[in-house]
Amino acid sequence: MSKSRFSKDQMKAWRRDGAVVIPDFFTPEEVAAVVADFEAVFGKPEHAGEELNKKGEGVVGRFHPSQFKDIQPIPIDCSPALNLIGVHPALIAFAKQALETDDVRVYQCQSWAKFTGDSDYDQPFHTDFSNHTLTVPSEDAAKNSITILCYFSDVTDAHGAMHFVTRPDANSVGADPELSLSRDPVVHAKLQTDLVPLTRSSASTAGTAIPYTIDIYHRGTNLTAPKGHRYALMTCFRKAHDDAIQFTAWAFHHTKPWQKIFENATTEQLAVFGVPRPGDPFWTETTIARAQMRYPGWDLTPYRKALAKKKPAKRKAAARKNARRVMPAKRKVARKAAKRKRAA
Ligand SMILES: O=C(O)CCC(=O)C(=O)O
Repeated sequence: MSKSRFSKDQMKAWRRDGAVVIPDFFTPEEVAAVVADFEAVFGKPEHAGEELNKKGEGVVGRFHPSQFKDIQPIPIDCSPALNLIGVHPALIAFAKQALETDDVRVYQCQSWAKFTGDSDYDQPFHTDFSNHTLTVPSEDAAKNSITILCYFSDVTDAHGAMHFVTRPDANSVGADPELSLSRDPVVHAKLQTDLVPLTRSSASTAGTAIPYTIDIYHRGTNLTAPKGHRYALMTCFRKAHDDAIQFTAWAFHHTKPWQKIFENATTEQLAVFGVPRPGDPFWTETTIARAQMRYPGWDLTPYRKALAKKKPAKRKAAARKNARRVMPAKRKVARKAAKRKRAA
């Protein structure tokens, strides 16, 4: 078995603090392949310039659409490296342990390039629950979801390292997650002032993973390094069957190059997108044939093998049931033809 990419202590830290920085999560080879895709998709960082500072005096930061300009959710028209890094088996393993389940779904996965001067990337401290659920975060971290921010370039504080406040630290100043919804400027200003002294930086090297969760105060920070860039990916997991957590409805984006994912993912990686695993009753000879038509390059061997292993009697019964369900019109025509033949 391959060595775990995170330790028990790092998992404990995530549970206690709500965020943890895990350097060297990805190998240098994985990082290099993903960087090549970032450069192909977003262009080499040559256009990056000098720091842009649009903040008023004493303001921590504000949200601005230009901060989100270079976000591309998967699938992306590039190699499998960037398309599949957000469902790396080690990320799935972390999410399963963190959420105390053996079945998770990926519900957001987006690459995000930032370049010095393209925006003032400084944001206010905020929590993410408001666009991941229609309700509020549970006090039990395993009942929420997990976001994992992954760095594919070296990220210092001058390269826009994400800043965060641990859950115990936020609790110590009464910064409950729902305060980030307040529109009251006094409440907002006090929240920022309370959190600034408790800030921790996620600055780290390329290949770092930073799992955090939806009740944790954090903020994007500005890129101040001349000609600097930051290549990152955000991937979010929820428990399978947890309807409370949402972001991307994958099939809504059906015109994107899904073959990049289907032709290169393992069955377990596909399962986190909601594709039934081999052996699932969903897979019949008909559904396998239909799936093959939709994705001609997808190797469905594991699904075929699992179907072949099913007891012949069970398979026959399933095939009969399936035929009744999917081809009633065809059967009706055949019955009528037989009747006509008998009558003739
Ligand atoms: O990019 C980052 O470092 C964090 C961004 C963030 O927190 C957000 O946009 O909600």
